[in-house]
Amino acid sequence: MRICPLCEATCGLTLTIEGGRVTAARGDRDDVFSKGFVCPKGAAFGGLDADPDRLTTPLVREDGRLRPATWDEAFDAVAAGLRPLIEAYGPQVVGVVLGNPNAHTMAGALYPPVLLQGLRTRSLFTASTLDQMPKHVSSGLLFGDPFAIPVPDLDRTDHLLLLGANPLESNGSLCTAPDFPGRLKALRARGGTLVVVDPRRTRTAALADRHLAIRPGTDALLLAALVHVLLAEGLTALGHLEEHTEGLDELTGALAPFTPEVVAEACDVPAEEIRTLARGLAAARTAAVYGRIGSCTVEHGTLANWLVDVLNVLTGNLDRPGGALFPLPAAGPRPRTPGPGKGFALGRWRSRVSGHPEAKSELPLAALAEEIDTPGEGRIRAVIAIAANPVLSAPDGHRLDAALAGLDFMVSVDPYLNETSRHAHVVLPPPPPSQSAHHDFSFNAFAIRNQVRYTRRAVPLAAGLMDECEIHARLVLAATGMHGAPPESVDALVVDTTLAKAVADPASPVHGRDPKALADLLTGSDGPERRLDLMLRLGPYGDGFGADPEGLTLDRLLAAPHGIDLGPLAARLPGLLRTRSGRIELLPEPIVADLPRLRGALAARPAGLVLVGRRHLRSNNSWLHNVPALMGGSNRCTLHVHPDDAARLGVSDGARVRVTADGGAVEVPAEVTEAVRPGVVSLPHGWGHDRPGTRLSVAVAEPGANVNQLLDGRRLDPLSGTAVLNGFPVEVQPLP
Ligand SMILES: Nc1nc2c(c(=O)[nH]1)N[C@H]1C(S)=C(S)[C@@H](COP(=O)(O)OP(=O)(O)OC[C@H]3O[C@@H](n4cnc5c(=O)[nH]c(N)nc54)[C@H](O)[C@@H]3O)O[C@H]1N2
Ligand SMILES: Nc1nc2c(c(=O)[nH]1)N[C@H]1C(S)=C(S)[C@@H](COP(=O)(O)OP(=O)(O)OC[C@H]3O[C@@H](n4cnc5c(=O)[nH]c(N)nc54)[C@H](O)[C@@H]3O)O[C@H]1N2
Ligand code: SF4
Ligand SMILES: [Mo]
Repeated sequence: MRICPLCEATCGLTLTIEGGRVTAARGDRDDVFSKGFVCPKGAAFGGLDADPDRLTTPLVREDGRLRPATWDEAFDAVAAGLRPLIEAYGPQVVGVVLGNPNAHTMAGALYPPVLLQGLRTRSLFTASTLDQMPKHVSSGLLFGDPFAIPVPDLDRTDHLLLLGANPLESNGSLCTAPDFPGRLKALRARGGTLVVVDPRRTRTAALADRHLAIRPGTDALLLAALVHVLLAEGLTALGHLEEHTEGLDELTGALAPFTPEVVAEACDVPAEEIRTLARGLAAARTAAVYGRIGSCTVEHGTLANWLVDVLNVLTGNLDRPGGALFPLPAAGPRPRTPGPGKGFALGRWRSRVSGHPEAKSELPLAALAEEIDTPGEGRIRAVIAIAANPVLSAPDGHRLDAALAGLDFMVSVDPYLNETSRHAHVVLPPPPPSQSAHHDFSFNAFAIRNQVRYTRRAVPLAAGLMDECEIHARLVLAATGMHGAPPESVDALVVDTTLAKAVADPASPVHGRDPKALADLLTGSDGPERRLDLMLRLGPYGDGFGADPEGLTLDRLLAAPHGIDLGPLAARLPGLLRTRSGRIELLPEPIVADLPRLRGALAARPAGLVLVGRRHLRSNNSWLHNVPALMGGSNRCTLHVHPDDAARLGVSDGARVRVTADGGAVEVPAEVTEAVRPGVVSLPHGWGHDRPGTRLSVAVAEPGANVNQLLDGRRLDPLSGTAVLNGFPVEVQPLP
């Protein structure tokens, strides 16, 4: 048994293991959450797990070249590379770059926070600023907690308005739901309504009752007009939310300019269609509005994400079954008593070169290159990259590539020698997933059903490999001046600090108890398991170290190999709110300040083509192009062009074209298709495997082109620092 780490759906897999190798993977029918669902990626688990290009030893740079090394040599080199720089220039010169798979590993949840605390660097860059940061910011502002992200109640809702998401290919995001496609079909089958807003006719759009092929980057305008209609036509019904909400009158004034008639042209959605949409939303017995990548990585990402939840509030659907609910994960904190919180602040510090405000203690990943290659005090001289491939995933890979090559020191925790890790002085490879234990610390917080699952490693750790948790723990020690201390000491430190806080907290079930005695009660075979036990026992379903003898512990979870169902999502307001007012703050100040920019967008309508991305079911960002079973077919790096545009440009199907934008140009084959609306072209990301010095023998054979080379890193959603990866202007020319 192993939970699949390849997307946010977290399906349980049953693995067939022969001679220490995974020879087959199928859906675990007894999994309490996924109930047997599996997609082609999960089914290809064995091929990924046994990829011969995976690194099996650490690599250390010597005389300019990477050579295999022992673990001791590798961590010695990390300490020797980082410490002198920190001591000479301070911790800010160490940039920490955290990539997407950290959300899919236990190590990625448990150790980066300790690393950051120990290092005390503010130079933190993560995939969030290429992704969901607008949602964190809008939740921070509305609810006072950037992690309070409501998820659509897929299985019970009567009406789903889905913007800029394509779960039939992505399997869902910030909405963890195994078999998302099946759940959408079930919604339709029970008479519910699905509306999809997407400039492409995606497989998800094809399933919908109504598909609006919006002009890219204008969702915030559309959403503002939907809110406008609800307010103007008296269609709001806050219901149970009324007493917990403030700012409704001010909101009405602020959104007055955004009538359907005014936004229609900018969005390419007729005003009457917008009114119908708003009325449908208001009339539904229950409804949920949900936006994803196409609503985040755009010019007005934070405004769009804010408006998504404003709609959920105004229709009374937030925090009620069938609407948008807040999960209560087993390894998370217990619900707090209602009352005012600390609120959420933005811009507590700024980036050195461009002065970008921090958001959630992060700086824009799009600004990493300039923070390295711009001279001056505080320049980033060293990078710790964990599960990240920003040379392909962030804007302007060429510039970042050159910047990384000029670093004094870089360490990558990565199983592959790829476009980014090839610049490292030390590469620390984690074992394949079959050899790693798994619990979804991140995704359970976005799951459409409360449940908890833990799977131990399915295959013994191969000789010479090191568990990723131990790699992270040793990295923490090497980077923070404690090189050589036992890795368990990192976990022990976290356990001690957590328990010290808990026993001092009057609301904790362990208030007043002896922390040492509590630590002795923890079970688990290693540090990470003890930490999981701790979190479960202090968590909302936990045994509170005996306070609730029936409660959850690691031992109870281990006795349930297919997981434990904790029931459907339930209401969590007002206890969840951490705003200063203790209420939902509908119109926060930073939003007010950004609204004039949205008004400006009404007039800005570029004449030419704009580009959007797309994801393919058998791919995953930049790192699954090396698995033969997943390659080929329609999983290709082609530019989708609508037949009308193709005819105008003189581009024929299969012909090579040159795409040019702010940051550069790429050459790719065109695919003429009605899957994309006129005026819009689409190119997937994660390609461009043609750089030297990698070890990706399958991927280099069909490298594709890096769409992010079209960007120079300057287009950002200003409130969240999120890169604009969708809806930017491009030119397309046929190549002879
Ligand atoms: N144009 C455009 N660009 C995009 C996007 C887009 O839609 N359009 N999407 C953006 C989004 S949403 C995201 S999340 C980012 C993702 O961008 P990144 O965060 O850079 O993630 P990946 O490209 O998935 O690369 C993941 C890295 O982790 C390594 N890895 C895989 N498994 C493990 C593991 O178990 N442990 C460790 N330590 N490493 C592992 C892989 O080898 C790879 O080097 O890309 C963004 N970039
Ligand atoms: N197979 C597969 N699954 C994945 C991934 C993968 O790479 N491959 N990546 C994972 C990651 S890291 C993430 S974050 C999730 C993302 O999960 P999703 O957001 O569901 O995935 P995308 O395919 O990026 O869907 C974004 C959609 O937005 C549309 N779009 C672009 N611009 C706009 C716009 O301005 N307005 C509107 N309304 N729509 C727009 C695009 O056409 C696209 O269909 O997927 C995860 N799952
Ligand atoms: S849907 Fe996601 S989690 Fe489920 S099998 Fe496919 S890749 Fe794995
Ligand atoms: Mo992502």
